[in-house]
Amino acid sequence: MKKFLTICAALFVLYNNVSGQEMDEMWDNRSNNKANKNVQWFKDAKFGMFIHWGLYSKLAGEWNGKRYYGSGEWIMNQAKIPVAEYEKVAKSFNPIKFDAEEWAQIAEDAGMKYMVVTAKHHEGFSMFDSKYTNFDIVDATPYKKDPMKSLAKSVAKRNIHFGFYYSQFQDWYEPNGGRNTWDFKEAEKDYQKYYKEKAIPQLKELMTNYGKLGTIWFDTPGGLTKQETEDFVNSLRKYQPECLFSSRVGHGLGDYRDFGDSELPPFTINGPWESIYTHNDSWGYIKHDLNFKTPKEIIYLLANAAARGGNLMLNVGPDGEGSFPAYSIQYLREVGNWLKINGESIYASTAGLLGQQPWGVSTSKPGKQYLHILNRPVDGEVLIPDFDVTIKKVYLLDGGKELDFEKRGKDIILNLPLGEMKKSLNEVVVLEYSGQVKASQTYNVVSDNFQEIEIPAYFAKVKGNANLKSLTYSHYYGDWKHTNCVVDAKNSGDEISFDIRVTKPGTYKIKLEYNCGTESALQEGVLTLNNTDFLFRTLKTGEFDRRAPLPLIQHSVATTTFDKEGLYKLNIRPLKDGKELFKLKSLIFEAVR
Ligand code: H79
Repeated sequence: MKKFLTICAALFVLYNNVSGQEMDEMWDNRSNNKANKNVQWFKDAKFGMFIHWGLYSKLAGEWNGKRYYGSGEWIMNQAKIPVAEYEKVAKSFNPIKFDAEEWAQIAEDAGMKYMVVTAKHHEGFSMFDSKYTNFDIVDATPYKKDPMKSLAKSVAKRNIHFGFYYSQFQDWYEPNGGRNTWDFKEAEKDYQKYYKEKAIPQLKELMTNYGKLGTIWFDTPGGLTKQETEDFVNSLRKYQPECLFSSRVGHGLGDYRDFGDSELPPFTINGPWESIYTHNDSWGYIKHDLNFKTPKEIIYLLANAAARGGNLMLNVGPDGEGSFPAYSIQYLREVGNWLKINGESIYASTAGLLGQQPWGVSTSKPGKQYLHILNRPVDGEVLIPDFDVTIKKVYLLDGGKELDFEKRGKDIILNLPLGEMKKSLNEVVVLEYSGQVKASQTYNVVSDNFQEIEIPAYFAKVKGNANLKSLTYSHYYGDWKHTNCVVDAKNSGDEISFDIRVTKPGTYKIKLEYNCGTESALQEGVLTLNNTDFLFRTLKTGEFDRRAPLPLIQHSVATTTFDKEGLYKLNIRPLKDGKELFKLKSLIFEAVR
């Protein structure tokens, strides 16, 4: 046991010392070495539809008169419903409103280029016709039809890639499946038997009975060694050599990378990857979950994923009758309308060359940068720093209006015609240029053209014990959130520093946004900038707890005037040796007018 703990601690330290960029490189190396040559469609697709649909959709977040919050597809686990009870739900599962054409049409209208639907989630119920179980939609429900047959056809007809989510290890219905410990004893489980008798045969059915598949989306690996996972993957490849597998097949295998649920990496990754989010809080339908992301929020996620080189697969949870939530239909179509005009800046684009700017992010195509103006500058002036190329043309993607621009040194300055611009969810400016783009900027721009500029801690340089960490926590059951913070700055030699570029002389208020539990509270720290030491004492926010929202404070610690434009270094460190100062989420500059 002691040895095990030592190994865990070592792995933990190892993990923590890997910076964002290093993680990025690790993944790039892996994907470049073994790149699946069929992955190009996936890299170009950018926007996909995820669908969680199963018996849990019928329960809709309620069991025995009690409401559950969080991930609806986990209700069997959350309420510890015995198999004997849960399987009765199938008797009344009759999705008569299911219309494959309608689902596929919504995906097409939304501008989605692929669709992944749950063939079997952890609950163990097969939403397709399977010879290897009677616990499937054809054998166990009054519906008696296989909805995946028509869905596969309707989707393929629209040139959208079709794929299945398949929970290859967790299966709470089967004595030998993963993770049902309320009906079955862990010690008596034979995972190999489960793989052999259910998972593998069912995957063969999925890969042979539904036409060409774009991907199999595996989730929560378990029960297999790396070698066994390789054998598992290879045994499936023969059914459809071009079909991609998600990284959650386990052990670093798979053809593209998924991050955590609802996690967007803060850095650019060149290998194929995807972020998955759900439209509301739950993946599976919950009647009382009406917290839908707005069209604007979805477009921001999409633009940010594309700007870092990845895809967004957005989930919708149809109900037990087979209908999409009304807000999902409406909001997805609005996103689709935006994409009809601005899709050129998203589809088949690659990561932006400009990094994160106060005004937003960029995506690339040869000779073009697409500037996604997510925050409008107050006076319309957009700075493209250190972009030393020859500009041929600058115009709004919507309507084509040409914009004035000016070259100042290595920078380019654009002027947005704010008065004449439509109210859009995300204006895209196209920059056509010639010439080679040199190494990118290493600083964060601070400008009074924005009321506030937030610089995520990801952009900090760290020294000593300080390191970047993705904090994972949940609001509801299984509803993961991720926030990158610089943690472990605990000695006066540890440093968190930011390189900033101030574009004009001016005065700013500086705030630190952080989490600070009881242990860390009331310690002295110092922020050094502009030849001045700004002392502060940390304020208590409440503890970081994986099962609760992350408590944060925006603590104003300094006001400073920059007499000159130019590059500045900002350092933060504890004054004395001791405990972690705080978990720093971001540095905020507020322009003082
Ligand atoms: O299908 C969706 C989720 O159901 C699935 N992945 C996305 C795409 C998923 N499976 N497992 N997880 C996500 C991790 C969930 C872990 C938790 Fe829990 C479930 C946290 C709280 C409830 C396990 C059980 C840990 C604590 C209790």
